[in-house]
Amino acid sequence: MINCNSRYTGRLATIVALAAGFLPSLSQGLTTSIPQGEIVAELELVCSGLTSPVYATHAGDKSGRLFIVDQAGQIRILDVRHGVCLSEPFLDLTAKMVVVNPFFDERGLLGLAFHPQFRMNGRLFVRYSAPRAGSPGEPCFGTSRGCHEAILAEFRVANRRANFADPASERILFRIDEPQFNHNSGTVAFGPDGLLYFTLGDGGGANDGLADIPPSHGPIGNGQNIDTVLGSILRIDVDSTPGPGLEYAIPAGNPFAGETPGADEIYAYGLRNPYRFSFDRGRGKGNRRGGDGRLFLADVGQGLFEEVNIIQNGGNYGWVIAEGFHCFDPFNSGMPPSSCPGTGPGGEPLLNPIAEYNHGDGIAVIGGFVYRGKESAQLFGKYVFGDFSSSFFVPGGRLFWLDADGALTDIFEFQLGELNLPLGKFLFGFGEGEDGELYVLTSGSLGPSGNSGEVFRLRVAGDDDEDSDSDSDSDSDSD
Ligand SMILES: [Ca+2]
Ligand SMILES: [Ca+2]
Repeated sequence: MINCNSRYTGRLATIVALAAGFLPSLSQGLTTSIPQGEIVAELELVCSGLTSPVYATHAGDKSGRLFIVDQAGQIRILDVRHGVCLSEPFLDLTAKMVVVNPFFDERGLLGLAFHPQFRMNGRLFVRYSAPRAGSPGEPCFGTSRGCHEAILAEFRVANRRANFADPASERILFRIDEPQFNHNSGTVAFGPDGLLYFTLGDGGGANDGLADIPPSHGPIGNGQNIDTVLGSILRIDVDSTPGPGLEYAIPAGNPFAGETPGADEIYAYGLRNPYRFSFDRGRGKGNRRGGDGRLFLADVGQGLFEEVNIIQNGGNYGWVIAEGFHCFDPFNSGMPPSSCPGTGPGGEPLLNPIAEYNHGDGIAVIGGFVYRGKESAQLFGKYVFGDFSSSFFVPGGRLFWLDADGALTDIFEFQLGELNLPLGKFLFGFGEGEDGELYVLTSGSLGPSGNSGEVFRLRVAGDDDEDSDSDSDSDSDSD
């Protein structure tokens, strides 16, 4: 999960008190500035009774299954063709995970990616949060949630048709101590280059630790520090012979690979909480629908600005020097300075996002997908994303889009149904099926508790006559 500020210590009362003291002052004078666009979204409920669905993806195996990641610890299967949400989990990692805080948490089961050759090798990759003891002096030590580590692990299924992956098949590829409970990011995805990408937030807390005494993320914070993988998007090779002491190989094209100073796994950095990213269906397998493989990444801001980026190899995306298009002062986070360095510690330029919005329009950006499906001509080429909620107290998620094939910069809000009613739920994530159709993942609860988690198929009104090839194209036919 995500958040905008971070000084929660564990109980709902504390969250409410802190947020109440924090949000109004920073949101003062901010009003909604994202206009409504022409596209009318219709949300079709396809799975309910979940807890906190945060992501959904497919196995690339033409099985018609959508795999739904629930932060509370399970992966569930939606049989898309028959409209049935299977009750038995595909994978249950509850026993390996931290015990999530029911009122609010950003730890848990966070990401899932199937190997591009899953049909042949049965391999899948998962991000989750595991408990660890910690030690005195660590920011997490002695807090109500305790300390945790971020895990990237591989699992296997016995055969590709199995609706069950054995937790005992786990092989841990990567782990790192997390200093605080929040900003865990969590997406895992294969790029069109066949390499595995995943993200780590800046470690948590606020201001990338710089305003803490002593600074909890080191003297320059984690985002700008190329010697740490925190605050970065990472890229690894899970198919080649592993490097010395590693469970994976380092791609030669990584910017700091080998002798070059900097962590070998980093692909790009300067990120705060890059909760969700995706690739515009590109040169990869099974794509004939116009994407070009661009990496769209939404980075959750702190108190003022939310941003969407297109990530380039080796790019420095600014945090903690900048938030969105604005300079950032970790010692006065509500007041963007008029000027700041335009370069990182190595003299490299800080890269701007493609689009931003301020906290008049929400508190945490939730990245989605560029739509390359067949059902909606209106939606084709639009990057679909949204915001978690207009506040922590009332579920008020919003759904946005921007034109990925056009201007990129202008954000529009979906109209919701003919009546254009508010979503009225917390927005936790998006999903993409093998056919390119998109899903909206919500919950009525702020934290990972209860059973109000729902998955909706995103449909668009008025597309019926514009869909020219859905009957003849056979991308998603069964095998
Ligand atoms: Ca290096
Ligand atoms: Ca940035």
